[in-house]
Amino acid sequence: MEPKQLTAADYRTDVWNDWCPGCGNFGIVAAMYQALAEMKADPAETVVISGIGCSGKTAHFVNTTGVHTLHGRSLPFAQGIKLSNPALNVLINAGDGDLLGIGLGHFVALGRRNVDLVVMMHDNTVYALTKGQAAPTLHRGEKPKALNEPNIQDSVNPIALAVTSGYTFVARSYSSRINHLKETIKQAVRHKGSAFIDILQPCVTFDDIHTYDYYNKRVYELKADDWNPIVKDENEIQQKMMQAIAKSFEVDDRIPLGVFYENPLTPTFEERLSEKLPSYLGTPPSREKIEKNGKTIVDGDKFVEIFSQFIVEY
Ligand SMILES: Cc1ncc(C[n+]2csc(CCOP(=O)(O)OP(=O)(O)O)c2C)c(N)n1
Ligand code: SF4
Ligand SMILES: [Mg+2]
Repeated sequence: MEPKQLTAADYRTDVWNDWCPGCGNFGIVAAMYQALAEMKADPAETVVISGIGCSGKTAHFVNTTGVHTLHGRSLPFAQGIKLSNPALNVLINAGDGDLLGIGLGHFVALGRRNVDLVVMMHDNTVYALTKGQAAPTLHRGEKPKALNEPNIQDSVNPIALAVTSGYTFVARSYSSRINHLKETIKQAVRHKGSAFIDILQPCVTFDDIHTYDYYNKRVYELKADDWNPIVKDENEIQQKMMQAIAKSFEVDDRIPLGVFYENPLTPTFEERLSEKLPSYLGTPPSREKIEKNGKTIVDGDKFVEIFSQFIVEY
């Protein structure tokens, strides 16, 4: 019998949602529900992983497997889960503080590996859960209402950082353009490799600068007739990266939405691992037999080989 086709509403849980009325996060989960329904995502094979923050609550609201992890540590959890079972579809929802503040080292390391994951950054320019302090995406000179003084630090450019870290799909969308965000999520899931979506997400309670009005006046969508972000040949990688970085500095009065960079040619971490361990994709750790006749038969060498690829980093 054909499995029942799930609707967007089926991906919504009954967990009580305490986001503030009007929060941009509602647009993000709405786009996720629609994208998952259109992709016919199997909830048992889809994992939503979130960090700590208002954004971190997302895993509770999506009716798939999920883990609400630690502040700054969503990416190590996600990589461990994906590499243990590469058949899973792994999505990460985390804040701009989570990914670009405390978790910045993990953010860069993921790009260098190109593990096949989708990272959705809730870009609200503040540490919303802890009441509005400056996040790394807040520009110098800006003073959202919880700050006593304007921010004296420069902001991180998430698109430029993702491109130069090695992410092979880098896009920006906006929580209020649900259709655009839904299509971007589907593209990111289909992409093989580390995908990053910078999602502009108004925090209506603590950010009185980057409001819906602010973004609605500035955003525009990149169109295929004059914008081509896709790498078709390895010789083009550098030029397409430079093009994406230049476009990402177009802020303030005009904010482009869309795919900035897409490179399907760089091998994923899973492919790199399977070159060293030919049995990896056929029997990844989650599919290994672990006991026979009451005795442990774990292939310790295989686990050591996989996880030693990370240990050299830290
Ligand atoms: C290790 C650790 N450090 C600090 C905190 C406190 N803390 C909780 S959420 C948060 C910031 C949240 O900001 P962001 O990641 O941007 O998420 P948002 O709430 O804006 O979605 C901080 C500093 C924590 N929970 N754990
Ligand atoms: S504090 Fe901001 S980000 Fe958090 S739920 Fe409220 S509006 Fe949303
Ligand atoms: Mg934030």
